[in-house]
Amino acid sequence: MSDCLFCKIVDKKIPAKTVYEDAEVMIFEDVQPQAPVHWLAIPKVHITSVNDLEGDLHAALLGYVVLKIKQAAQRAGVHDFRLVINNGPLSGQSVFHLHVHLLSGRALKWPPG
Ligand code: DGP
Repeated sequence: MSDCLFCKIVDKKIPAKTVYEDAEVMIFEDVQPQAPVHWLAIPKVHITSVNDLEGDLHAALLGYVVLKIKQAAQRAGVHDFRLVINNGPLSGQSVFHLHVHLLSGRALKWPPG
């Protein structure tokens, strides 16, 4: 999508500090980190939110995104982390391209705000 921030990161029109990338997935550092380690993992294909997931291909893709997060975290020596997906404006979603936050490097409170 031409007006999507994260699609522009995928297309290298906006720079990002990339942690991992392959044909399906990109993982990069969040520009407004809420923890010492704060990454965003996205499917390269534009999916707006969890509400827009449908079918076996999306199910497999989201599982693949989580697997790649785990592998990247292990490579970085990050073992305890929280994964967050905000879905919709009231949840805190501000970029409408499905993304999984990885937060780590400090004790994280529960429940989140
Ligand atoms: P959310 O609020 O769940 O939609 O998370 C969006 C995140 O995206 C937020 O933590 C800040 C981050 N972000 C916004 N703009 C940029 C950007 O241009 N580059 C990077 N790397 N992250 C961004």
